[in-house]
Amino acid sequence: ERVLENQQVAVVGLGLTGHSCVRFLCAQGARVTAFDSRSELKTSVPDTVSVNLGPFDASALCETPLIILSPGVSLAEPAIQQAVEAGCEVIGDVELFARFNRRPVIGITGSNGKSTVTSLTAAMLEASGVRAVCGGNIGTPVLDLLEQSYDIAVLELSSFQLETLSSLSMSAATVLNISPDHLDRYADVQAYRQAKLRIYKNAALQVVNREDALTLPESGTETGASQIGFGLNESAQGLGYRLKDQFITLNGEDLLNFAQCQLVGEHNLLNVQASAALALAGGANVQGVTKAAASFKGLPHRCEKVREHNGVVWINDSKGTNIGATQAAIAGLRSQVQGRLMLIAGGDGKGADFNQLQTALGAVDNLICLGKDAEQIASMKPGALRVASMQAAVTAADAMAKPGDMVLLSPACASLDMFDNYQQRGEVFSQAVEALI
Ligand code: UMA
Ligand code: ADP
Repeated sequence: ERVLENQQVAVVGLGLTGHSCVRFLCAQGARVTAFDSRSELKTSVPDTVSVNLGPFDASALCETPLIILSPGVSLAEPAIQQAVEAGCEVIGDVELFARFNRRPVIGITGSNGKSTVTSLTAAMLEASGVRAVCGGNIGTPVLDLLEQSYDIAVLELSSFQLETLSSLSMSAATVLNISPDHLDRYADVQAYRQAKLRIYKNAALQVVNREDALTLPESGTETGASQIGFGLNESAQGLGYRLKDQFITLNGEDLLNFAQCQLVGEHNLLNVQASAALALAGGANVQGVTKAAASFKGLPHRCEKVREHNGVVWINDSKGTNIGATQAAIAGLRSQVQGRLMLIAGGDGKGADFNQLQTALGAVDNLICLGKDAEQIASMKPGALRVASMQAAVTAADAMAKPGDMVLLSPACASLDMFDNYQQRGEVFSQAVEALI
């Protein structure tokens, strides 16, 4: 059905999401106007799309009945608020996807571990013979999936994407964990959490973290949904863990041996458990789950080993973009280090309270800080170094490091004050490390 034929639709934000919306809407025959507040933006949209650059034009937006908002643009933008008040419908690309999608979906959110769980869940499904694709915040806009062939879509959803989503039915959904992030866009952690909890709204199965009460839906299980928990303790129900032989259990029965997985650290144990629950709900079998868990090497820029050089191990955790992620990286890696642990951190803290990093910094021997919020982090640890570039951070760490030490880049911050994105930050770090002689 071509319900959007000749309909006027506005696309706000012309990044990855906006461009995918333009492609989809044009193919549906809609009349598209695109908006981006960057006046110098270079874009290659079809001639039929009118492009409106510079400060958002509220009156033009108010005349468009349907507005597709990119996740990077806040619903609180005055021009968007005016359009809402004028009666325009404002939705995100994932809601647009929901209105056209006919295949099963698994949804994943949380402060940390989303991309790891999204990829591992898809790998478990694939290893079970179920064709799975990944999309959403992980990097492939969801509308681009509609034309692909697959049995199930595994979607990573950010709090921003969930704010503008209301009708996506899911076979299973999870909020992996909640720790402070994006406090430049939310009034407080509760407001951020509420956005994430929206993922459970139309989910048949809720996958929750037993040890993080903030991941539980507020009114218990709504709409007759089932619930399954995961956690680090032994449990007769859901996903459990037996410390003595490192087995992950399902409903009290052995499922897989975490010691045979390549992922390390308690945070990754939780990620494997959550992935198993989601994949089994999506049609995976125990053999596929076990096989994929054992062979999954983890994603680049997530506690990734770059090099061992002169007995010093260098780790790139550029995707550690909030305090919770850096805490997990330190806790997960500390036991692997014989000598000292050196941390390179800093960037754009997005309004975070760095006092919460202090305990974790106790397990760090040397701290090197860079970026916009370097000073705030450095003030948490006496003797911390401040440097002006990633190259300088690597040089400083190299000068101090002795055999047996580990140097960890886990910034606890976004990268955008100094880099294009976390990938580029990780690459600059890795290149500097590879160049050490
Ligand atoms: N823009 C405006 N006005 C604004 C803000 C942005 O016009 O006030 C414009 C920018 O000029 C730019 C465009 O919007 O041209 C960028 O749009 P966007 O920020 O929504 O980013 P996309 O390129 O569409 O990428 C988004 C996600 N980015 C954000 O949520 C910030 C990507 O997640 C995601 O992979 C992609 O959609 C596909 O779904 C990245 C991310 O950083 C990895 N996510 C955050 C995180 O993980 O912490 C939430
Ligand atoms: P996200 O997609 O939510 O940013 P990733 O899977 O990309 O999460 O992992 C980013 C970083 O977050 C990792 O490198 C690690 O430092 C940390 N992390 C991963 N999983 C967890 C978890 N379950 N709990 C806390 N921190 C985690």
